[in-house]
Formats: sequence, C-alpha cells, structure tokens
Amino acid sequence: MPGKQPIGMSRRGVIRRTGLALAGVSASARTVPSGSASAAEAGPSRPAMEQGAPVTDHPYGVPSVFEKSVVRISGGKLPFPTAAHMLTPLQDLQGILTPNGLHYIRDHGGTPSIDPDRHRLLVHGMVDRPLSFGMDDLMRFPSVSRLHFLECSGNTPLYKSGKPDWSVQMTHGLLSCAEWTGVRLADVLAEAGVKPGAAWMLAEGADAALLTRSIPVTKALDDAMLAYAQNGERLRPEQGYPLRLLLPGYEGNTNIKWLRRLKLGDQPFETREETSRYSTLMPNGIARQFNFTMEVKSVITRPSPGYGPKQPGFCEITGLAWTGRGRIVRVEVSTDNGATWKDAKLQEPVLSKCLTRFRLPWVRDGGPAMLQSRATDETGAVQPTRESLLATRGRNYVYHYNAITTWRMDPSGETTLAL
Ligand SMILES: Nc1nc2c(c(=O)[nH]1)N[C@H]1C(S)=C(S)[C@@H](COP(=O)(O)O)O[C@H]1N2
Ligand SMILES: [Mo]
Repeated sequence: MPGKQPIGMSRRGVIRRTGLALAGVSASARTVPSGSASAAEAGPSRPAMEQGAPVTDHPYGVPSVFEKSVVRISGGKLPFPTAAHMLTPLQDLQGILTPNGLHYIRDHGGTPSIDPDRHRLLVHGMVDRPLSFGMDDLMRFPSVSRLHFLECSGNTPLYKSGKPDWSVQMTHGLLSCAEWTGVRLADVLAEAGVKPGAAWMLAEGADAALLTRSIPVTKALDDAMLAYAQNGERLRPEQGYPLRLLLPGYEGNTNIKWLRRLKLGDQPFETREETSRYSTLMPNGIARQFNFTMEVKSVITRPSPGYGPKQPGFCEITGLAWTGRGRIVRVEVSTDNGATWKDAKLQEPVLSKCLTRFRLPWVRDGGPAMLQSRATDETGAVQPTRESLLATRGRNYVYHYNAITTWRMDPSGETTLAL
C-alpha cells in the first residue's frame, strides 16, 4: 500500500502522496500532509453567489480580514512611551521578505512626520566641499536596489533568561528583511570629497532622540546606502521616511533613520549610543565598543512556541538564517537536542547579508522532540550553543545574542522555549 510507505524526503514524494490522497486512495493521516477523502466527495467549496466587494474601495490594499492575527506586537513597555519596539511575526511569514506593514520598529523618540520636500541632508566635517542635499537631489543619483536583513542588536534577549511561552516573535522579532532602494553612500561622499585622514563618519537622525552613531569610513565607502524605498514603495514613516542610512550586516542601531547629517572626522565621536549604550561589559570588566557586525544566526520559525503541529506525521521544519558577514552556506537541523543533525535545504535566492529561508521535511513520530537549527556562514563561522556563548560573554552581556535556540515539543505537539 503506498499509504504505508515512509514519506520520501523529496518534494516529489510529498506531491505524489498528496495526489494519492486527493484521488481518494486512503493514505495514512499519520504520515502524510493529506487531504480528506470524504470531503473530496462533497466537491470544492461553493463559489460566491453574488458580486464581490468593489475593488475601488481599496486604492491601497490591506490583507484579508481573515489574517487579522498577523500583526506586530509590542516587545514590552519601556520607561518612556515613545521609546518603543514592535516585533515582526516571524512565525506567520513565508519566504524571506517582510511586508512593509510588519517590519519591526525600534524608535527611541517616537516616529517623526517629515515632509520630504523640506528634508535636507548635510554632509560636512573632513570633506573638500560641505554639501546639503534635498530629497530631489539625492534621487537624481544613480539608484541601487538590494535585499538585506535588519536586526536590532538587542534581539533575542536570552542572556539572563526567558519564558517558556515566548513565541519566536518575542525572541527573534526584532528582525526583518526588505529590498531597499536608494543611493550608494560612496557616490554621495565622492561629491563632497572625503579628506585624507577622515576615518569615521557621524550619522545623525532628525527624530527627537537625535540618534547619532560613529561609522567607520571604510563601511561608508563599501556597501552603505542612503535608502529612500523599501519593497518597492517609499520608506514607511517608522522605517525612517524619507531617508535612512542602511549599513548591510551592521547592528540595527547604526542604520540611522530620518537621516539629516553626516559628519566626517578622524576619530569616533563617542556619542551616548556608543558609550553608555550599544557597548557591553565582558565578564572581565572590559566593555566591548563598536561591535558592529551581526554574527551568524538562525531560528526555526515553524514549528515554534504556540505554533506546534496538531498531529503527528509529516511536519516541515522551516526557519531563517542570516549573517552580517556575507552568505549563509549551511543550516543544520536537529530534532534531538543536538545529538544528531541533518542538512536543511536552503531556498534560493541565498544572498549576502540577507535572510535565507531553510526547510527540512520531518516525520514526527509522536514522541517528545527538541528542535534546533545551526547556521554556518561563508567565513566558516558556526552559530554557537547557548552554553559556549554564555561561557565567553557571561549573563550580564546584553547585545548580539546569536546562540542556537531550542524549541521543546511535547508529544501533543505543544511547543515551548527551552533554555
Ligand atoms: N534616528 C533614529 N534612527 C534609528 C533609531 C531611532 O530611534 N532613531 N533606532 C535604531 C535602532 S535601535 C534600530 S534596531 C533600527 C530599527 O529600524 P526599524 O525601526 O526600521 O526596524 O533603527 C535604528 N535607527
Ligand atoms: Mo536596536
């Protein structure tokens, strides 16, 4: 009986089995993502008996009313109401792109409302010609579009502890990915002429937080962008409309939104965000500063806490992997707490400093399981275990948590965070 065969690891196998189920051949519901033969006899769902809603009601579309639960959630109350974070629902997303309305948000002083016609960017300091650019000026430069992830370095706050019922949205939701369009920063800096000896660039936002960071000029001249669009449309206000700095692979905080000023200098500017914040204390009492690059990391987005499979049998394990150092070359998945590993399939495209989707077909036998994913990037860096990360950084560390995450699944399919 075909229905008794163990499910094939190939996609064709899954399709073949599903096809059999549709043809009314009774397939074991325990091993196949099958349809229902009795429902098949009743035929397809009824067509609409009257005209649908007029499309002219939606000059700008919104998701189906049945997708109301797919929303950002707050990452918890911060002491000041406009210093807030909203988390991306990774468990509900497919592929690698984050829809603009679901991009994570981290604001230190609320979202300003900026008229693009009045917005200006000043480039000054150690340059041959200080220049001020309007949005029209910047949009006359040759444009580029590139897919990159953005991750807050405070994402995955698990150094001290975590709650078993934290969803992947809570643990990893300060992570999003978009196709960003803008201007190469190197092109704009060439107009101003960077003076020899200029090694650092101050970037400043026009929000009430006046967020400022020092960026190495080498990064500014490498792959940095002045972005004005995300996923085909102009930036959302929350993402920095009308202009943000995009530093692929660098910690989210350095990607200054509502960008108003770039100042070149020969030393870092030692702003608040790089002295008291975004630097952290090592166990030996020394603080790490200018910790820019987001290290190799991955997480299983389904199944995940609150989103476990309802029945045993076939269950695709899928998730995301990323690294600020380039491309992901490998993702391994374990269902037995790291005792054995299998290579997951990486979904094309696999791009540099971008989310990579991985998938592994799995047949759950109904026993307990401990699900983990472990990513490797093109520099050979392998995602560390929680134990090894804590051993080097200690529990007082705050940022850049990139350890392997474990989801505990009990026989009923209920899934929780395990630390
Ligand atoms: N001007 C300004 N830029 C900013 C911030 C801010 O509060 N003000 N927040 C930073 C932080 S901490 C992060 S993680 C990212 C978040 O970008 P997003 O809100 O578009 O996801 O923007 C960074 N750029
Ligand atoms: Mo952040």
